Amino acid sequence: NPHLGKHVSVIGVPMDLGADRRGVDMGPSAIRCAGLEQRLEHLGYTVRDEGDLIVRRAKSYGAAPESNLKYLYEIVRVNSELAEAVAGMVDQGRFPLVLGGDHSIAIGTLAGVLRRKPSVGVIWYDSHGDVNTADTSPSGNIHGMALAAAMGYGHPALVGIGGGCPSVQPEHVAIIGARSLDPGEQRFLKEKGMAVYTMHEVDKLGIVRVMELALERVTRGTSGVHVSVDLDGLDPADAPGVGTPVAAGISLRESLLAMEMLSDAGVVTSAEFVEVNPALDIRNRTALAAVELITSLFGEKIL
Ligand code: EXY
Ligand code: MN
Ligand code: MN
Ligand code: MN
Repeated sequence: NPHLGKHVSVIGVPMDLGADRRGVDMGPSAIRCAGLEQRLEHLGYTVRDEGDLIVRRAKSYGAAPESNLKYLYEIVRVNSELAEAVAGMVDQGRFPLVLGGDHSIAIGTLAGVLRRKPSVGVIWYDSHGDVNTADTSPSGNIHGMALAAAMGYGHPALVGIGGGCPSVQPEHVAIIGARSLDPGEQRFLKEKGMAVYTMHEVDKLGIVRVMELALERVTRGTSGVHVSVDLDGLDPADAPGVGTPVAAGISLRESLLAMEMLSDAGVVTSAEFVEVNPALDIRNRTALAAVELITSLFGEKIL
C-alpha cells in the first residue's frame, strides 16, 4: 500500500451552482454518511476532516452580466478558497481528498495542486469531457467547463482562479469513460490532441488496457497525479444518484479495478469525488459506491 501511513485531509464543497440543479450540494454529507472516515482509518490513515466550505446560494449570484456563465462569481469565490485550502494541505504533506459538489470545484482543487505541482497529471473519469468554454457551452453550466478552465481556456475569471497558477497541459490528461461530448468539445479535444478513452475504447480494449494507457499518459513528464472522479462516469445502474446520468457507462466493478490500478501505480497525490446527488439516489447507493472507489484508490485489498 503506497499511501499507508500518510495523512489525509478531507474537505467538502457543497456546491451545486455549476450544475444549476439542486441536490449535489448534499454530496459531501452523503459520502461522509456512507462511512468514509472510518473506512480510511481502518486502512491505517490519519484522517483530518476539514469540514465544508461555505457556498452562498442566492438568485443575485446569477449569471455574469457580460456572459452566459451561471453563478460565475460565487463559483469563483468558493473555488479560490478551495485552491488556498488544497495548497495548504499539500504544504503540510497531507493528501487532499475533496468531496463534491458539482464538478466545477475541480477548478479550485487543481489550482491549489498546480501551485505546488506545476506539472501534475490528471485522470478525468467522467461521461462528459467538461471542456466547454463560454463560447461552446450549450447550457452555461460551469461544471461542463471545469477541465477547459484548469487547462487555461475559458472566461478569465475561471482561468484566473488560484491567482495565475500554471495550467494543466493537454498531454498530461487522460479522460476515461466519455460518452457525451458536445460539438465544441469534440473540436477542442481533437485540436489539443488529448487522450480520450471513450466507452468505445473501454469496451473494445477493456478497462485494464485503458488504465495502462492512461497511466502511461499521465505519468510521462509529470510529478504526481490528480484523480478527478465524476460519479456519472459510472453506469447509472451502479450510480443512479448523479445530476446528469448518461446510459451505457463504466460498471462499478470496472471502476473499482481502475482505482486499484491507480493505487498500485503509487503515483496519486490528490483526488476528488464529485456529482453525487442524494436527492436522486436510491438508499445512498451512489455515495456508498464513491466510498468503495475511494478505499480502492487508497489501497484497500480484499485479501
Ligand atoms: N456538456 C454539457 C454542458 O456543458 O452543459 C453537460 C455537462 C455536464 C457536466 C457533468 C459534470 O460532468
Ligand atoms: Mn464532470
Ligand atoms: Mn459528468
Ligand atoms: Mn489557473
